[in-house]
Amino acid sequence: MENKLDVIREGIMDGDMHLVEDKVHEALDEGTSAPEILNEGLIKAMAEVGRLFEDGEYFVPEMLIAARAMKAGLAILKPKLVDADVKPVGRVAAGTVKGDLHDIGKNLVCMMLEGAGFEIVDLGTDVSPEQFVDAVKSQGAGVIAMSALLTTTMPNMKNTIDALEESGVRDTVKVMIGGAPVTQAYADEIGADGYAPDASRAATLAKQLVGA
Ligand code: B1M
Repeated sequence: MENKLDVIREGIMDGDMHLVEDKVHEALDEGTSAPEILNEGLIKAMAEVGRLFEDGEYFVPEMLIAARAMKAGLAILKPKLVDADVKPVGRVAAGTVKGDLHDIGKNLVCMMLEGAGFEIVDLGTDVSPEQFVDAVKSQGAGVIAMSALLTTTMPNMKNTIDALEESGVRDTVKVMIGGAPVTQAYADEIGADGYAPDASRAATLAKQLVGA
């Protein structure tokens, strides 16, 4: 008999969204629990997708369709996970910084973080330091994930960290940054807690930052 979780994992890696939806439904009908499908199916598959991306075997398009298939499965599981009181690994407020409208990389980061078990508050693009501060204060984000694609908007990462400090919440939140012009040296310079060069490593970094 086919193992549904194997098929779900393969479906995600192939980006076959409809297969994933069908098999998630079937696995639930057969009595597999939502947390098991999440952990052994969706999250494991996305970890493997991340590994293949880091090894240069998958590229952005493969990652995007895998993430789309993962999200389709997650949408079915979400209500059941709420019923089962499954807590996310952490809550991440993610956005592209003020003045910057590039969102493809940021969306990919959000998808990989979601695939790693995080709850995402997607603040979108052109996000001001005040909006990031508000996400910590009113939405309880434990991680701020900032993306910038323009050298001219990178300083808004530093401005956001300054705003977090000024509003007294810097110690309650981890700050991670990334985007094509961003480097580890820049993260060190502005006092961010971490930098990741791509979406897969962003998921690994976020888990390290929250001690998961
Ligand atoms: Co613009 N753009 N763009 N652009 N654009 C760049 C970034 C540019 C390098 C092109 C160039 O000149 N060669 C250049 C920036 C130059 C610079 O600052 N040094 C540039 C420019 C100048 C501009 C405009 C100013 C152009 C103009 O109007 N004169 C303008 C600015 C608008 C604004 O933001 N205010 C502009 C506009 C646009 C479009 C709207 C047309 C479009 C964006 C569409 C969209 O995002 N919805 C666009 C695009 C598509 C690009 C390029 C071609 C591609 C960017 C992209 O999506 N890459 C880009 C050139 C290039 O990069 N080759 C360019 C794919 C994506 C998956 O990669 O975002 O790097 P990336 O994300 C990676 C990693 O960086 C990392 O993970 C991702 C995947 O693994 N990552 C993180 C990203 N965020 C992370 C966060 C993390 C960790 C990792 O932790 C939190």
